[in-house]
Amino acid sequence: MPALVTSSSSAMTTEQQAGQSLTITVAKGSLKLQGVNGLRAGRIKLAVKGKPAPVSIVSFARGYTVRDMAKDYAASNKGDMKALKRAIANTTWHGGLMTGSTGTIVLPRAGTYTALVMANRIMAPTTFRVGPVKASKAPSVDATIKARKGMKWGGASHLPTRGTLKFKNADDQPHFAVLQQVQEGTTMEQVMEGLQSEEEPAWLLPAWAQTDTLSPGRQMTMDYELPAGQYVLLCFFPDPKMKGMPHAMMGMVKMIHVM
Ligand SMILES: [Cu+2]
Repeated sequence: MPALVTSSSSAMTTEQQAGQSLTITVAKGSLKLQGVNGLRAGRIKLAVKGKPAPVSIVSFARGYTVRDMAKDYAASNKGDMKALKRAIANTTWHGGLMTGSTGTIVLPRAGTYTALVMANRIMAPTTFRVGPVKASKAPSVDATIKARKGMKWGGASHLPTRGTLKFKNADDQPHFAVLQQVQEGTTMEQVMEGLQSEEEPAWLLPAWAQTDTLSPGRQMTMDYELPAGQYVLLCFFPDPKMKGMPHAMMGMVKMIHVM
């Protein structure tokens, strides 16, 4: 293959050939989606901008709507575990990012998807359609972390200070990945103790990065840059079998070193 000519007009073409992209801007009470016209399923570059929020890309089982999800989510926050089970059974999470992040998500097939913010309630649901799958290359990754069967973390325990992280969910429950910096030498016992405590743990440091939720079998990538040091990898997705207890409190915790 001859090298692509690098004039400004062909740079655009190179970008388009490199893959499809979707930019989501978080505004007050709404999400603005750029790039949905002509968007097709497959690997999509995602950038989230605007006000700070976690943006999720989801799809729903037939007959289940975003209104149902919002209702079930609100009920589950009040302890209704049937509602949480129903939301999990009818929602597929395809990943997503916090504002200020870039990465890739994979939309498996043509159809309707919804971008939304899961905070104390479901906010700004915005539906978009994608066409049939367009083949595109997965980005090269610097490290992979994996949610393994039984709410366990697998994959890398050392990450470079910057790069592209692949997150794969090989478990049968939805998970998201939080990388939280902790003081050097923090033990697993201290982390577990801190998670149970109401007070802010002494080992907590300010740096962190997080992906959005992935349903079983799904994967995504996140570009990140973090200061070197010790981190804990955590998931706070609630477990309906444990009265909504976050997975981290059930032991979904792993020490990671960024170096
Ligand atoms: Cu989890």
